Amino acid sequence: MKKKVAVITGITGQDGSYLAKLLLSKNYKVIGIERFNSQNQKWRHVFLNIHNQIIYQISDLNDEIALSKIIKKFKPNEFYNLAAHSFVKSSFDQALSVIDTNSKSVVRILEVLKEYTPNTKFYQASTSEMFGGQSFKNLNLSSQFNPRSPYAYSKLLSHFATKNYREAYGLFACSGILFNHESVLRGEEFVTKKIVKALVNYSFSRKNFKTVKLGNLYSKRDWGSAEEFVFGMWKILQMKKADDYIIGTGSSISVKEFINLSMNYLNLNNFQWKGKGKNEKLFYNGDIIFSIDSAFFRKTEVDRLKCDVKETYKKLKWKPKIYNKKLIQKLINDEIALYKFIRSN
Ligand code: NAP
Ligand code: F7E
Repeated sequence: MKKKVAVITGITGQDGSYLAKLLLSKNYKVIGIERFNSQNQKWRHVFLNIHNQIIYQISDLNDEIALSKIIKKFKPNEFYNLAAHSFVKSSFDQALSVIDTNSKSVVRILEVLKEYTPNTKFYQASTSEMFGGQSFKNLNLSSQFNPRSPYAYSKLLSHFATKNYREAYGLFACSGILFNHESVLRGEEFVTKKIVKALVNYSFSRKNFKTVKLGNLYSKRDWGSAEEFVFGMWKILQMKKADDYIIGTGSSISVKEFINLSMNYLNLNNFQWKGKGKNEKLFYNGDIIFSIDSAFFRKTEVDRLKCDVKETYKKLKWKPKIYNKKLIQKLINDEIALYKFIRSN
């Protein structure tokens, strides 16, 4: 049987790597679009041992000629648009380039697909950040959007562009509104990776340990597992009808609760939080493990995100199972494996 062809933008990122692994296991031909970079950005693919199976294509997302050539050459069955400036904090300092990457490029891709391969199924990586700060509601497809950062409003434009290409031109174009999903392959600037990496390093060697500075300990997130969530992306494109979907775990904990659970799992017991506000610190065995630095606070924070999972479960007949303690255990075990992998290579 002829292999299905999938194009993935953002192939070098966390989700691009796990999605490529999933699709390769399903016997897809995987075309990974990466931007030109003089550094080798494929460490995630090497770690997953998939680097020799992906067909890499270099294209800037601003370059519709290069994109068109790739689309015409490979005529993909499925196109997953995962490339984005994805770090909320730094989006405040680069609003215009964030809009170029996260909004205009999406319209560019949709135009190219409409012109050359209108039967290609399209997945857009939408985000729970689009809901912004509605502190006490669980969020579903009927919830109001209230973007609180350039990242969030840039993603809102591409979310609606995807819907419009579906309705106006009949493209099989879908958005997955995904809540935070984490892994050992997360960028080091994101909070779960920062915490887990620091604690694993601390557990293995305390010699060169330096206190890690964090921002707001009290924001809550619906954290799931990236490895599990990419299955949801694929499932969305296997549905009979194109539509938008929302994927989260339905559980939400604060950054501080995430730290406490991580300390417990690593048997770093009898730790103590002392101080308040910007003076709050985590002490363990005479060491200050975490302290607060206002440089890590957001100009406008999203206080709480929690997904109402009923819709996803009903429509996709699937829901993620890894969250809270189970997620933290996975993140720590995988971080220990990465720690050992790096030292043995
Ligand atoms: P990630 O690890 O930060 O990966 C982002 C990818 O986009 C990388 O491959 C990066 O390439 C690429 N990229 C960034 N700027 C680009 C540009 N100007 N031109 C071309 N490529 C560019 O993000 P992720 O966590 O895998 O997330 C994947 C997608 O899901 C993103 O669109 C993100 O916004 C969205 N999302 C993520 C979450 C989450 O919790 N992870 C939740 C909801 C939505 P380089 O390697 O070259 O930098
Ligand atoms: O922050 C707080 C921070 O940067 C989570 C992206 O994948 O998910 C991600 O966006 C929370 C925030 O992720 C630090 O203020 C405290 O409240 O890990 P984060 P994010 O902003 O939620 C969404 C769904 C996406 O779509 C995005 O692409 O943690 N926090 N102290 C901190 N955050 C960071 N980064 N660093 C700290 O030191």
